Amino acid sequence: MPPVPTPADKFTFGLWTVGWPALDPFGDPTRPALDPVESVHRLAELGAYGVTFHDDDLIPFGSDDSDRAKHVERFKAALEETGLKVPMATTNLFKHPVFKDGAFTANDREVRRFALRKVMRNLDLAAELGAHTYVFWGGREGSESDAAKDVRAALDRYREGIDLLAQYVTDRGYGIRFALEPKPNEPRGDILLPTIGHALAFISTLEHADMVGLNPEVGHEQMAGLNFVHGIAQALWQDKLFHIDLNGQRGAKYDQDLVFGHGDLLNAFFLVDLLENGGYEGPRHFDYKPARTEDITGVWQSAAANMRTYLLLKERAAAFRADPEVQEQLAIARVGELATPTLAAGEGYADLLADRSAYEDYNPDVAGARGAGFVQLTQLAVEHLLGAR
Ligand code: GLT
Ligand code: MN
Ligand code: MN
Repeated sequence: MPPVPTPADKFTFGLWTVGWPALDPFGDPTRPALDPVESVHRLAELGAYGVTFHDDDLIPFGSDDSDRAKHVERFKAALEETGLKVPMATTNLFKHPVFKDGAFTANDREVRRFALRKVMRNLDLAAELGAHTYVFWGGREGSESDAAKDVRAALDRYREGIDLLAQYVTDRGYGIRFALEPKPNEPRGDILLPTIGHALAFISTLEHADMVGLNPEVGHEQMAGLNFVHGIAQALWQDKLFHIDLNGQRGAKYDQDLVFGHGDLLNAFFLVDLLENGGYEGPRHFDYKPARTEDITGVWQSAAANMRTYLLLKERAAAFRADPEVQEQLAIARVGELATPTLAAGEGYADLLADRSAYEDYNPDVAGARGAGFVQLTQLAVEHLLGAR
């Protein structure tokens, strides 16, 4: 029996994912716009835990106050009927032409001030709807020209913006934490904070560093040729994995936003293993685009596919961990030994210098000649992933 998702699995979807009308730079939409209320009902039926949104997904840009209130009321009613939660919200700082040179880092100061106001307005709504995480994806923060952007000044302005908004959230007592989402390029030629590593380094310079973490996306790291599992492991190690965007990507090319697992499946297997065993307790948020080839039936099939794949990988990863042959191979590969500190408790470099067995009497050729057993371990993982064990 294939696993069936329930709200306890904490699966969430952006309104902009299932609601994407499938237009791309080369072609018109292939599907009609979806009413957010319809998406809430369908996602609840499929077993999701919650939905997330940009301000403009819910309230069309430029709506007046009375229209805004109507959109929010309809959405709230749908949440109440279905029990769906809103654990995260974010701002659209990339669609309107005003943001063509960025939001917090636009050269034009008035654009920066407008962007901050747009975020504050939606932070109020996010808090009202009970969100605990607010995502910042700076898709337009960047450049196509090294002549046109002073990157050091841009990072100053980025820091100024995030710190100001963190102060706002703190003063209002919203209980919201920020999660920055790195991406190397697209839509800008080069985006600021392109990878998990760049974003972590940036966060360490913030006045409010404690309340700012990451929302890494599978495909965005893989677009940069990086190992997503390594990036997530470091984010967890630094207590900065505040949220996650799950999807699929096939190699270093344009952002594909495929269904989770429809890209690098083996990396997805180890990712689920890490999330399930590494202490991450946040939502499993899918940020994918139902392919442009699909009709509305395909949209809901693809939403279900994300959750099924996650649950199947979770089952496979648990079977891998429980297999005695895997445990034996883990021991041969000395995977657990890495958790033992290199020096014993109380030992210092003087003791290490005095330890002849560490150097004078040590024969590096023996360790150098010994096989590590990593390939067999990987093969066992592949066989579990394929359902062969
Ligand atoms: C946009 C982007 C995503 C971000 C969303 C949050 S919007 O669809 O491609 O990766 O997570 O702003
Ligand atoms: Mn993406
Ligand atoms: Mn994303």
